Amino acid sequence: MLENKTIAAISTPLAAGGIGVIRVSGKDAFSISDKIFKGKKPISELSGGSLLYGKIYALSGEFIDEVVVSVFKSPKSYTGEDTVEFSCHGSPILLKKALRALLDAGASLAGKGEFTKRALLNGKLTLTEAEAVIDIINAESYLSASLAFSNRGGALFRRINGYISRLTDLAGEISAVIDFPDEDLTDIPKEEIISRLVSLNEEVSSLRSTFDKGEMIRRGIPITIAGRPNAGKSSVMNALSGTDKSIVTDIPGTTRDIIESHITIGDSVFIVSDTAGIRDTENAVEKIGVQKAKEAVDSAELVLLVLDGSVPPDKEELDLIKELKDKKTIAVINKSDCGIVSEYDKIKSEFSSYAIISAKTGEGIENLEKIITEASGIEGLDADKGIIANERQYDCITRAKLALEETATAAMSGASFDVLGLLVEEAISALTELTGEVASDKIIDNVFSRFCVGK
Ligand SMILES: Nc1nc2c(ncn2[C@@H]2O[C@H](COP(=O)(O)OP(=O)(O)O)[C@@H](O)[C@H]2O)c(=O)[nH]1
Ligand SMILES: [Mg+2]
Repeated sequence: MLENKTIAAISTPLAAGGIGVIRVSGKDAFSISDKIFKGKKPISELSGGSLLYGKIYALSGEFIDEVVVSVFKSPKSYTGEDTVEFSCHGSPILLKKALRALLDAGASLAGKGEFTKRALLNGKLTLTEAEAVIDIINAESYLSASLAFSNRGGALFRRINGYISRLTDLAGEISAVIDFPDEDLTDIPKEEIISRLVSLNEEVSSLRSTFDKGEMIRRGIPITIAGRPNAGKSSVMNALSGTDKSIVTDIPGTTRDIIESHITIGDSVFIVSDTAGIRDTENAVEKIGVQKAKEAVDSAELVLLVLDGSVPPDKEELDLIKELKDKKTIAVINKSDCGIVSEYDKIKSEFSSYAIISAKTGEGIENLEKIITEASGIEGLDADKGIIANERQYDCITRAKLALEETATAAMSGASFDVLGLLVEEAISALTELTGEVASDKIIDNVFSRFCVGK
């Protein structure tokens, strides 16, 4: 049995660092740790929550390292079991040797995510909370991490459980009608069933739609930089990324392929695409670049339309302005160091947001970053309410949504209460799978396969 084994693993990355932590968890965590640890007192005599300095040795007696142990007594630990954490020197060689000593002393090597899996099995966290742990570790922006933290705190679990309890009530009322068909009192009008299903479905759908937005935030929010050749698009890209990734020249038509950079602005990661200047051209290669630029504009969450503010816009630029001003576009009026011509007074007012900058001197870039953060926003995402964070959850909630819709349709077309009851059960079962209340070992194993060893 899994619970009988005491597991150990290195929980910090195997690279030189200030400290490296080895975790031991299980019913023999203290006695196994005592076989390699020598301090003022044995670990098994320490109270939960205490720290003790000491030395660790291989079973042969060979000295390994100086450490501080942290002691957690069941159930007050991450896993819910007795746990010891050795804070060692952050040396991969010593960490491996210390782990070896613990394994020789009777511990088993922990599998991927096994500490968190035990926490799940011991009721310290739920499945969606466990999934959030891996999302917190893998988050590439503060925004993704904070979304994951809301699920870690149980926001998604509570929300889904609320749906489950409403559906369970409904199922109860339906089965009362089935079981006591003659008692008018228990009869629930089908219209009421329908209206309850419809409003629940609206809530479920809106939660379901958080998946796409969350995915975008996790992967990076796509921004396309567009504009005429030589407006300064590549310079804006470089100013935002703080690198010289895009080639900047005074030769129009330099950038042809799309150049992508992952750039952190504020709490978010953006995937910024620098594109070919949009213009009519006879050059075959540039033509393809222009086509790609137009596609990138269409697929972007946000467009930065870079305009050379030092000269009045030409016909092609006016066309671009007309095309983009009502889309999610920030007018970036560049080359402020050369003076901005008066034509842009009117143009800037046509956009919902604009920035006057000089990509050359850096003037206005900070303000542009602020505007990008505001414009990209996370509308529709109320992090406190939890989000659908991965494919597994998305699949479950989609099945629940379909079952709800099917139930409402069946009720409208006069299906029997027996049929409605079965369909409601189907929705409940998809949601209990989502929360993990009813999830197979295979599902749980799949979740933990995404973890690293030591967590
Ligand atoms: N004076 C001035 N020149 C700039 C500014 N931004 C870009 N340039 C110049 O404009 C030319 C075209 O810049 P580039 O970034 O390659 O434009 P792109 O074709 O739109 O990518 C280059 O010579 C840049 O040095 C700016 O803010 N001020
Ligand atoms: Mg360019």
